Amino acid sequence: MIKREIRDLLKVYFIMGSNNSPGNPLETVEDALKGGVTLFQFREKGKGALKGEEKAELASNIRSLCKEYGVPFLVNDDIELALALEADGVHIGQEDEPASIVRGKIDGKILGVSVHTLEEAKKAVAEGADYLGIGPIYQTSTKEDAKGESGTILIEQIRAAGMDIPIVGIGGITAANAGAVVKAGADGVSVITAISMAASPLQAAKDLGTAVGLE
Ligand code: TZP
Ligand code: MG
Repeated sequence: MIKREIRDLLKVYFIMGSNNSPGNPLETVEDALKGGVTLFQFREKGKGALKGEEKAELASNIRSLCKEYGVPFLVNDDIELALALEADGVHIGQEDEPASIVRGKIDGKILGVSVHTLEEAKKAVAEGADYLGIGPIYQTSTKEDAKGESGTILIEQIRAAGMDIPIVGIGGITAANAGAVVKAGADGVSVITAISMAASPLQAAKDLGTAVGLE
């Protein structure tokens, strides 16, 4: 996948697991897909997260939905599940297997890596990341072990260092602040609650699209 395509995919990047949705997770995801999300990540984590068969079944159903809507499907952390479902890629953090190892396991699939410093960003790029996830940009209560909000400083530092790797911001992002994240140098925004907890995930996805300049 060429870099240009990944930049476009990052514009409205929806991340969700069963515990992020107040209703039926499949309905929430389908509504968001109808609203125009450009990329999806299955992230089954935290309190009450599904495990084993139940997790795999939900992932598989969401994978099918994403296919139906032509939206690439990524899996958080779980490389085995990603391979089993023929996912389009995986997203990993600094606590997971090193990016260089994961790169070798997933060949040409999309590899996203969360980074918190310029050094981590350089290392992730050297190890084969296709895009970087940066955050929490704003305050979030969705990720239990999230670091404090950092604003857009790291995005600006990475761009100032001349790195053109695709970047997506994460953490507390809504249609109201998404524009600032893109202005700082990100290619798009990734959100959980702004879509998953919205009265209308469809409308929330549309509004985020507008905020990041999608047609
Ligand atoms: N990584 C950093 S912040 C975060 C993750 C997974 C949670 C983002 O969730 P929300 O609800 O969009 O703030
Ligand atoms: Mg992780």
